[in-house]
Amino acid sequence: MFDSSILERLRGIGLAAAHLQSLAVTPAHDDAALLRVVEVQRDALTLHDGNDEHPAQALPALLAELAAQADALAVGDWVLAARNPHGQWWVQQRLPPLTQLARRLHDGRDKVTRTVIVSNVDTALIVMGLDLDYNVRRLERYLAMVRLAGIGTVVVLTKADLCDDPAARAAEVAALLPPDAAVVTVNALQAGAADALAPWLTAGRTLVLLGASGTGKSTLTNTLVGDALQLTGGTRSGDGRGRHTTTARTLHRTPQGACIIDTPGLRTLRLDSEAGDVQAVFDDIAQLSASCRFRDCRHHDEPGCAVRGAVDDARLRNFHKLLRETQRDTMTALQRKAQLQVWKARSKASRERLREKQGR
Ligand SMILES: Nc1nc2c(ncn2[C@@H]2O[C@H](COP(=O)(O)OP(=O)(O)O)[C@@H](O)[C@H]2O)c(=O)[nH]1
Ligand SMILES: [Mg+2]
Ligand SMILES: [Zn+2]
Repeated sequence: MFDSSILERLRGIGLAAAHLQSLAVTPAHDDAALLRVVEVQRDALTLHDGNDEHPAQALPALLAELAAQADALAVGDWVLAARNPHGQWWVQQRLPPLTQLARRLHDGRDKVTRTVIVSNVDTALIVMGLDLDYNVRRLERYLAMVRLAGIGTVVVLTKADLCDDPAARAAEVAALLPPDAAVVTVNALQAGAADALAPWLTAGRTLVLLGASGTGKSTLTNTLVGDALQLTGGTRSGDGRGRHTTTARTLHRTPQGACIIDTPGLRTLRLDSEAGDVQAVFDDIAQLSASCRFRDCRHHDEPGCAVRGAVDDARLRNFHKLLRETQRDTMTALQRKAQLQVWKARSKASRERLREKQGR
């Protein structure tokens, strides 16, 4: 369907063999091209063909199909699109994402919706500032989300220049991380940040920057990309639109050939998962609970609990909080079992791929 020069071009924006496998089972029109979604602004999409960007829209039938599964197009998606006689690009199909980061939004009463943050990323850079932003409990939440999605993790502690003892903070964070995750400290304003992250900026890899607003994600993107493609404020050249904050999630390329997706800060981050999965990503609690007297110990006030006392109180409270959230959602709006199965299968497959990659 695609000749080798097109594939080579697409590899430059993150196409991997596994995406081509899903391409083989995705029904497509003959005239359809494979492109990557690099920006989503409500209904307006920007697609990349490996050379150029194209404004596009998705066919209503595709939007409806995705919405019926509480799914949506996101930056990082691979799509099949074609140009109509007027030269406008229309997205016909989306390839099933290999990984997908999503969160739940709660209206405060009983309605829960699922929002897709980004698709097809290999590594998440969880960005946290070593200034007033530093918050271990928030980090635990991001970590759980990323690990549940089967995506590799690097915690990037920015603003090292504003901190007296970055190494001590890095050690504190390292203690929270599973063995396969890394932590680095950087000054995001300096080129050295790209050197510190070089092991993960390999050609063809897609990374996403996650973290609260003001932590330095856009600054770091600029430093890693090495030019002014992404602005941290002011006006974007060309279209004259003011850009005081990052409003869309945009995909950029580093000189090494890695793809980087910057995101706006997420004000709330409710996990899109079930309680059992949350338990599995708090490894220390999962391991210790094998020694609790009761098999179904919830580590509250049960006698013979091996977790309480052994795990930091604040960490255990945060764990309980995340569990409560997922359980409350499960009892309210998540009756649509079939959909849940799809998401679960997808994130389970991603986690298994990640384990295989890491030889575990
Ligand atoms: N001193 C210092 N300032 C930083 C660093 N990283 C980001 N900043 C500043 O923090 C502010 C917020 O950065 P920005 O990249 O817009 O954060 P974002 O909301 O996560 O995209 C800006 O004023 C940056 O110049 C850093 O490593 N050191
Ligand atoms: Mg930003
Ligand atoms: Zn217990």
